[in-house]
Amino acid sequence: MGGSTVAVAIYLGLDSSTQSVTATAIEAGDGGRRTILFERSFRYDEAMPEYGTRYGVLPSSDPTIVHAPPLMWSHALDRMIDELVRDADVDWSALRAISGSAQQHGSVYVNALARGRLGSLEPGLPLVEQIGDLFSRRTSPIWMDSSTSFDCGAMETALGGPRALANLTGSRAFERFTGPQIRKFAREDPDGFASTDRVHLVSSWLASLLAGRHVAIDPGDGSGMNLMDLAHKRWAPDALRAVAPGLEAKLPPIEDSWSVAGTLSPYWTKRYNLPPARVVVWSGDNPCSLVGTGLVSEGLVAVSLGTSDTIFGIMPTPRPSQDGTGHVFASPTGAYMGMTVFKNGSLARERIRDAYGMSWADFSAALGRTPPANQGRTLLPWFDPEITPLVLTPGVRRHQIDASDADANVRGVVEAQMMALALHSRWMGVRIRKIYATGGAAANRDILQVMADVFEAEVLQLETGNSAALGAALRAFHADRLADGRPLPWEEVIAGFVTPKSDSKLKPHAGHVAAYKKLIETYAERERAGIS
Ligand code: XUL
Repeated sequence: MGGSTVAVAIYLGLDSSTQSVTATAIEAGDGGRRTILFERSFRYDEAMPEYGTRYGVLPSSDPTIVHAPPLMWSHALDRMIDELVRDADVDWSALRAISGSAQQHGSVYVNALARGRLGSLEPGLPLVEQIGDLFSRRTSPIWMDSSTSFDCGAMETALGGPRALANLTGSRAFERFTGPQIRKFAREDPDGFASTDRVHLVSSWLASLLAGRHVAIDPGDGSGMNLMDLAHKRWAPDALRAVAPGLEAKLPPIEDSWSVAGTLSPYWTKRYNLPPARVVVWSGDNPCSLVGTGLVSEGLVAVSLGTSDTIFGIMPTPRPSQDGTGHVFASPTGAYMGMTVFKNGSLARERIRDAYGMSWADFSAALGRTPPANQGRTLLPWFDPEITPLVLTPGVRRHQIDASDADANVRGVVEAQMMALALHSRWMGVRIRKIYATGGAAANRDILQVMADVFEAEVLQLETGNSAALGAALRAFHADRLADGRPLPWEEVIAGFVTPKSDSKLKPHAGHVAAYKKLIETYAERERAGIS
């Protein structure tokens, strides 16, 4: 043997998203390798059919009501840890810290039994058999829910209007945000609300399962509630009062995104033979993706093409959207992030693909066969109620596109999504010259070429599409070093992990850019007319 030994350190990032759960483990020891060691994902619908979800959500006859079972997310966490420890290629005894990312806004309601139960889970029994009686609300409303317009109105009125609420919390009231969602629950089921001891976000609930005690909400995910004073990163008393009496006592505290909540509880260390790794507070998927795409300084933006399509970039100081379009969230790096969110993302692309019996290769070929700007023809891709702009009555609106013309519909959906992203990110006031693309559909270069042409910007693909899980792993690394008294600047944390793929750069094509400059204004008019 002999020679110098390099301390191996493994950091785990988990991403509990709308349709699937993903784990990404990185190695980032002192002076050692920097590499992604492990990446795995499974979809709830396929891996856990007993919960009856479709695309990760429960069937509902009302398109504005979208819920999922919190027991399923908890079960999936347990199952992912079980799967990862079986990977003999990774020495899990070197696991130093875990953090996570979760779909934003979804809320988990638990009763007082959770206080004791979280820390006394029996390692000999599966998690799912021990927590079923902890939920004071069996199903959780998620970010796709748009059934709280009444409560949004009430909150905005109580806080002095949409702008005042945006200036305080970073966003006007949005249907999916947790404050309006809690308000609706407290109003419709006062007994259920009374028996709720803690209202968690998906992120803070899953962190609580790992740490064996109730864990805090981080400012990144806390920004998606309409309840946090964004400038001070603490609960806003006036907003809490506008939701329900006694809410403050039911909410976890807000703590920095790099706080260590504890170590893995005995359930995990004994059941899976894991070391007592640090559990770092979790955050939302978009804040984690900000880190996982390397956007730790101003100037770059990322577009995530996942279940939701999102566009975001860092903002050194909060400048909320004055027209009510987008959001300012706290970033888990300590700065802020601007973001706009669309609900009709991957499910809309899939609906078009499936309607014409296509594979993804056929979908790309259809883009290749059709001219950019689709001869002035457009469609409004509102298969589901839309967030941006707010559309509560779903339905695709076609302009000169025949529903039977498969190719024109493929181009129509992609162009609509890219033009909507470009139009509704104008409020950020940034001239976008370079975009990092992430999420499942970012693997498709034909879709990304439309993005480059519509934005007149270079588009780059990253090594991994799982930027939320990677961002969570990088956050665990950053927090672990800080807790050891050896902090690393963010640029050093991400170095070597978020490099764009070589040869992945797509450049805008001048002729196409000109066509989209014209079409986007027509699209904006059709969008305005489509809502009213
Ligand atoms: C963000 C949002 C979605 C979810 C998807 O505001 O609603 O991007 O976080 O997981």
